[in-house]
Amino acid sequence: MRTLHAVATVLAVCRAASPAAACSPGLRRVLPKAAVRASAASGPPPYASVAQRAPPARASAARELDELGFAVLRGGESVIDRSLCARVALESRERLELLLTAADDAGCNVLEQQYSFAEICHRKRLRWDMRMPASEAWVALCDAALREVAPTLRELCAASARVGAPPPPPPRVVMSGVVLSRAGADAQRFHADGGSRLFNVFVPLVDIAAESDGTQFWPGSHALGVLEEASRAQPADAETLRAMVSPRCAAGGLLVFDYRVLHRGLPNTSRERAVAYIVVATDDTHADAHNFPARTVYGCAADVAEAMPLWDGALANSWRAQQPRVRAAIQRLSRAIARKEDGAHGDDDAHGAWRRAKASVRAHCDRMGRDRWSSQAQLLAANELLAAMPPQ
Ligand SMILES: O=C(O)CCC(=O)C(=O)O
Repeated sequence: MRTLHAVATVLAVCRAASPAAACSPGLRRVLPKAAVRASAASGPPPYASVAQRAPPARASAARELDELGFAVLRGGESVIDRSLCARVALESRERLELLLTAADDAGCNVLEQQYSFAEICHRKRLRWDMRMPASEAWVALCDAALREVAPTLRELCAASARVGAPPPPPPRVVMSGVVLSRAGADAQRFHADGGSRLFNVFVPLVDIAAESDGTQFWPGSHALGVLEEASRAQPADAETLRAMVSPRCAAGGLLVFDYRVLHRGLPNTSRERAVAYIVVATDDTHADAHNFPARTVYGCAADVAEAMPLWDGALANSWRAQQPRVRAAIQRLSRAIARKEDGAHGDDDAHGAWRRAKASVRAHCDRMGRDRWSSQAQLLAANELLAAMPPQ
């Protein structure tokens, strides 16, 4: 933590010393690698050497990535076809609705609970990270992103390779997905995604202006080498926050960052923002094992789903206390629906009947203009639907 304060101070001094140290459009400040490394070591940070350093010449994306921990390719202009991005945006919205429905069927509180499944993680209220099925559009977007970023990653690897070392394997995608945040999402905490030799490549599916609702980076923080500690550190003062950078990137542009760099999604005040990403490894040994668990949302046991934490701890007790009543009402409804269907779904199991009951509850909430994800609204809907069914 103390180390990070030192880095923050270096950043602040660096900014004050060379405010014009621009490496690329939308990227306003540079933290020289030497300063970061020195600050990560014990002893006082080399303020004087930072202050006296001349603004660096325009750097290659590989050098920016090395020094800052992130880089915007081709000035943040669209590189991937915008109509392909629009298709993927639509698919990601549909995918989110499907996965929220599955989480609701499993017994999660879709908006208030911090759930993590193999297919979807609710990273913060109204912010989801999800894996995508391999549709034609999705595969085309991921292929294009890898093609565009590979030369930068190769250059970076070549620059840090030992003399005589065998050539590194070609960069390869180890994971991909979409981060989607909706209006009302707060800022995330600064965090790192994982360890070295992994890079995240963001492809925004909507235009993102500089310093707006995009991704904010803590320049140079990838070089600290203390992941756990670094992820706990949050810049506290205004001066430190001014050193953070949130670059402009058009829909279909490419923003690449080191997995270790501290970053966060900024608040979304008024719109939905979807960002596709690929995680690229630059050697054989690295795979991301911790950002999604193995547990699947489909058929997750209700007690496991309900045990996941709520964002607002104060809500947790009342919500958990209410859940047995909600579950019992929907169970009664699902039995009543099964009786009415009288075997129309063949040898469909109880889970199928449960899902149909949940679907009718959500549809009823929609018809009545109530929040379909609220337990209170679902309880009311289940009871109203039951009351409206002819007696058996
Ligand atoms: O929303 C963003 O821009 C960043 C998302 C992110 O870092 C995350 O979900 O972990």
